[in-house]
Amino acid sequence: MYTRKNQRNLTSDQRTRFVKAVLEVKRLGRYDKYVSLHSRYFAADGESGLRVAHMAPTFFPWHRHFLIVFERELQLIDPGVSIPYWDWTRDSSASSKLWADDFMGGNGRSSDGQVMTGPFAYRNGGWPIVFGVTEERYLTRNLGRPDRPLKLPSAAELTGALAIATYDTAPWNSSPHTQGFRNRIEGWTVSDKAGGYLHNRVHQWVGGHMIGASSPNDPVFWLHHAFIDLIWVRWQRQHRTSRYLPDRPLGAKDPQHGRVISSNEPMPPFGVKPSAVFDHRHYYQYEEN
Ligand SMILES: [Cu+2]
Repeated sequence: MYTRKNQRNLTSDQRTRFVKAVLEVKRLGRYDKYVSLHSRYFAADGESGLRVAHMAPTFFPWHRHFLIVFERELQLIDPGVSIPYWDWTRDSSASSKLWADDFMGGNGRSSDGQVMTGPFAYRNGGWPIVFGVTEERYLTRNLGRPDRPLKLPSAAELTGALAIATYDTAPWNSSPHTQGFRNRIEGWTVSDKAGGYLHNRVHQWVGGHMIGASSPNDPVFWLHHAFIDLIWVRWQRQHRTSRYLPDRPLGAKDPQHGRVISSNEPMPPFGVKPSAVFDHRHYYQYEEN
């Protein structure tokens, strides 16, 4: 059992150790398989076949397991490291210490979006982009998207989404017909003006590589998804009688049959059932402050 901390409370030694472990996983050539795996499982509603990582109820359990696997990789390098979380309702500006030179590094420059400072700047040598849809070898960001400014979700917006007692609903995708907590947090329904787009809005706010299927190219991906994971924990705490849905396989006549994973069906590529990760306390705890 280990602890995931709010990134704002890390000591400078903890910040340095996290960064060092991430850079070492990259140097060993093991990082990019996480980028390609995330990309491979970024199936959309319109595609055929199974949806696992996104636009599906397994959004939470799939990412939980994905983070655990990556965290184990970090812990092979330094057993004292865990993934910190970024509470973007509090650390909501580009001047947050999250973006300092000893941690995630800064914004992209305006000409080409290239991140010029910090451990993940291409020019500092440790972070070539290998897997991605663009040609650029350098990490890019566009914090706050100044051309069409965007705000990170507020605490009130998060509270509103947490109040939804139903985990997920048919048709279990990203359409506005899918009501419920999962789609509201993942962020396909309810515009940002109406307090929605929560998880997706954070990807958009960071910009650059954080937008799209190969978003783990930016290490802030892990900190964002650790907070998404903590949000699931908070929802479970707040709604004791609610549970993951669907809790049994969809019938053969259901249009989503074969496309959505219920509680006790294995999630590719891990072969882990959502139910195996419902309780995060089997793995880690959160220090919430
Ligand atoms: Cu995400």
